[in-house]
Amino acid sequence: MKYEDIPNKKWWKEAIVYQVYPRSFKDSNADGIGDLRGMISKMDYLQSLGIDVVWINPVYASPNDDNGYDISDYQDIMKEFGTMEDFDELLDGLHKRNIRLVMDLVVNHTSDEHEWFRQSKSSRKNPYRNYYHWWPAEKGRPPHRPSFFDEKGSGWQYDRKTNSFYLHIFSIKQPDLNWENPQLRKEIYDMMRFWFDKGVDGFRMDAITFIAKDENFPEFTEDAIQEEYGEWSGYYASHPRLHDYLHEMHKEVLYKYDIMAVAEGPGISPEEAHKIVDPSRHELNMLYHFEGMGIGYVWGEFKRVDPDGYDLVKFKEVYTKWNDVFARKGWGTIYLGNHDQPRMVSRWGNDGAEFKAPSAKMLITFLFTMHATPFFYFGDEIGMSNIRFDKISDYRDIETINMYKQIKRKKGDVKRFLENQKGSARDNSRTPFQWDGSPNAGFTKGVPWLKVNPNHTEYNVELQDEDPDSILNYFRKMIRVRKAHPVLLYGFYHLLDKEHKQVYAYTRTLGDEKFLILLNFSRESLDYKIPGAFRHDEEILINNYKTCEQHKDKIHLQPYQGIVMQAKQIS
Ligand code: ISL
Ligand code: CA
Repeated sequence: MKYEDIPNKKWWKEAIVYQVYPRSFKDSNADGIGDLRGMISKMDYLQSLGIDVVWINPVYASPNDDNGYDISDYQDIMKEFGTMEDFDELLDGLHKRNIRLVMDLVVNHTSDEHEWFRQSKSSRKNPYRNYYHWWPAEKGRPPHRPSFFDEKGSGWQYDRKTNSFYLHIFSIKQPDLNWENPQLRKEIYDMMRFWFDKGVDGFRMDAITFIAKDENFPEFTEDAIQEEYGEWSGYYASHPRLHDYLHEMHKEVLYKYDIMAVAEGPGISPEEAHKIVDPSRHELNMLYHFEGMGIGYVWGEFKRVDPDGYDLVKFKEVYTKWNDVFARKGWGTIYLGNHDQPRMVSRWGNDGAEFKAPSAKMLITFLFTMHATPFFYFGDEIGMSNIRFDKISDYRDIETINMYKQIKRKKGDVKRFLENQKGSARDNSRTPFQWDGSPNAGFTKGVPWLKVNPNHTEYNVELQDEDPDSILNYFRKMIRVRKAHPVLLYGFYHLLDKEHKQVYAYTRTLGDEKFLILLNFSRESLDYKIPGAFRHDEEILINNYKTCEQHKDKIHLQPYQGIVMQAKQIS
């Protein structure tokens, strides 16, 4: 099929998104914290990757309780990161390089230092009172709501001044905004226009499913506390009103601009997710689900990555299910890590010396060959892996620190917790970017805010840039291949061999073009039978090893080998 004839094309469907955690990307003034001028100095690197969109985590004014996800002024830049002039220069510089810039939109909550909250808590009569959720103490204690980052685990915090509790699904310094209030919604829309009018190309909408919740706060029973997606419905997220808010946001703001709007979609069912991205409903463009991220997590006292690994059959089932949700209408996303998750290669591949490079490349191949917009997290292109801190004092993330305090308070097993954090903690993926082999990896001339991974002497941009076989150059090549073949963008996905425990095999088909993708997710080498429609001498477009042994109808796959081949003709 000719590219011209493909229906419903959009730039954001074809885009490769690269997420930058600004705090850890590049420090320009030796204070140990990455900043906008640092990013400006590395725009040529971003361009060299071949990516289309940079998504930056929040850079707004913030007291940094949760690294910028607690915003005190939506229309100002965090002091540590620079100034609005720096931001404008970054935006302009990226646009000149044909890279779009997507920002984080954090509107489920603000910082408690935001002027709205200062006003809101000052008196029950204040005009900003209803910008947040308050529960007057004379009604007794509010029904339990869990909090992600609270030391005591409670989502309500008592405030003496007005003898009331306020809701905070995240930390006590992140009070939840009240979306029922039309005045609040109007202010949010004005703020969004401010950034779009500047030329920002989209928003990744943080925790957006949480903006709609049951305002009557019904009792939250133990039975309702389920980790499965979709089960939070109404209690503290994913209330049906969500669609009304998003539709209104579309009508008031989004449709006027050529931008991309992607929802972070924790706790949402496939049906609801599809509604959000169904173009005829005029809500958002894309959503990223959490079911993939949930695979191989064990839930108990705390969330942890199963040391025994994960089940590939389940992995294939989940990604296939979510592919099918968006296959004909709407559009999907695909990612294997971000600033909230451990490093992709440590979790889904194998970060031991022998297998790190092949497994990192294999996972890159997966992300670039699925029928969805891929989201890469900075450092995945050079195989950055989990740092695995031993001591609580090395951590900076509020999630780990407060969970540690909570477990200590309950006299739980903190040693076991720390052991598990080596595989699960968010700080694993927040360590400074590895530019070169110098003492702080070229990230800073000062003391980095979070320790640099000692493996930067082996895994860094400087070394990999020159090496034609590096992960970095494989990443660049994979982008060129994806862009050269519309079948990798728009072609239908079909899973093969769903019960195979080691190989993830699928085809992508568009008109009479057909690609076969074979990914060995295991550390063993094995023979794989080439499926009927393909011949053993098809053209191999991508291979993360130098060789590929083929015998008649079989391919010998080496550990973590990934292959993309194109059928000459469909039989
Ligand atoms: O990170 C998580 C738990 O490990 C998630 O449950 C996360 O809290 C949820 O996906 C919402 O994340 C987003 O909002 C948070 C912020 O801390 C995260 O960094 C952000 O991605 C609060 O703003
Ligand atoms: Ca700095």
